[in-house]
Amino acid sequence: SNRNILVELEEGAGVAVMKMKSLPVNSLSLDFLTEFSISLEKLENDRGCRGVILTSAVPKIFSAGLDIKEMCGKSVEHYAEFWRAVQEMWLKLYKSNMVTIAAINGNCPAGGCLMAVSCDYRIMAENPKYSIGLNETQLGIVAPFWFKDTMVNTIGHRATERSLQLGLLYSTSDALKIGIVDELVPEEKVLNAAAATMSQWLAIPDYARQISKSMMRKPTVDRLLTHRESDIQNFVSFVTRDSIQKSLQTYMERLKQRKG
Ligand code: CO8
Repeated sequence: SNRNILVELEEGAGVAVMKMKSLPVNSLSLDFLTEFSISLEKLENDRGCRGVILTSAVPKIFSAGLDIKEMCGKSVEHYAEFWRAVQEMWLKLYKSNMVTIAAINGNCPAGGCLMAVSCDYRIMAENPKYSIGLNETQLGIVAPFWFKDTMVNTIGHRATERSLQLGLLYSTSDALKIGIVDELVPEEKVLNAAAATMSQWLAIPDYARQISKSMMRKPTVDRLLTHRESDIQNFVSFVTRDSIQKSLQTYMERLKQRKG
């Protein structure tokens, strides 16, 4: 199925654009995550594809992060299946052999930010209404160790510590300053800027670049692979707590009230 993610492969350049299109906010549901992993896997196995630009087809929103509905009032089995799919998405993206560039054309909280920082390079639309960050603690939940690791690998220990404890959502200019994103460009130039950066990265011989990428990322990937089952158990026992269910429900209600 290709309902949530549009993939356009430009054969000549060897570059695919993955456009997330799941209304209203590109939240990462089990369906979405499954489709995402399959789409990325297909590109990974396609010798004609060397780079992927990840972006959104939903105006103003890159991704709202994990679908909170998948974490509320569901069975233990469902939570486990959902969490495995979140892990799988991250593993596929973080250890991809392709050059991955996030073209962040909208809001990018929590799981959306995880996707972005899992890419090799980030370009964000300069817009005072957009923010990016791991805001989990603001929902009363905790980003797991591999979200933390990915963030540390991007902005360093101290910035991650502050960012995680406070659940900070950074404005685009603060995000650039702290290094969550690498570049800000006017909204209408995000995709062109991503394509330009892509061709710079693709000028490097694949094999040497891939080994270098793997050298940097493998320890982080292996850490989750080693603790994958216990990470699922942790998520399930955390998310099934009454206090966490309450926090998530309250947060969803606040989102709905904010509307209009
Ligand atoms: N999941 C499910 N539904 C969502 C989500 C979400 N993450 N975000 C928004 N929605 C829903 C809203 O409830 C609303 O639904 P409805 O139309 O039925 O009222 C609809 O989408 C539209 O939302 P908004 O009206 O808020 O749209 P805006 O364009 O005004 O704002 C935003 C878009 C900025 C994306 C805003 O919706 C927002 O801030 N969303 C919440 C983002 C967020 O905090 N996500 C965190 C998810 S948690 C996560 O990703 C990682 C958790 C890892 C740890 C787990 C351990 C337990």
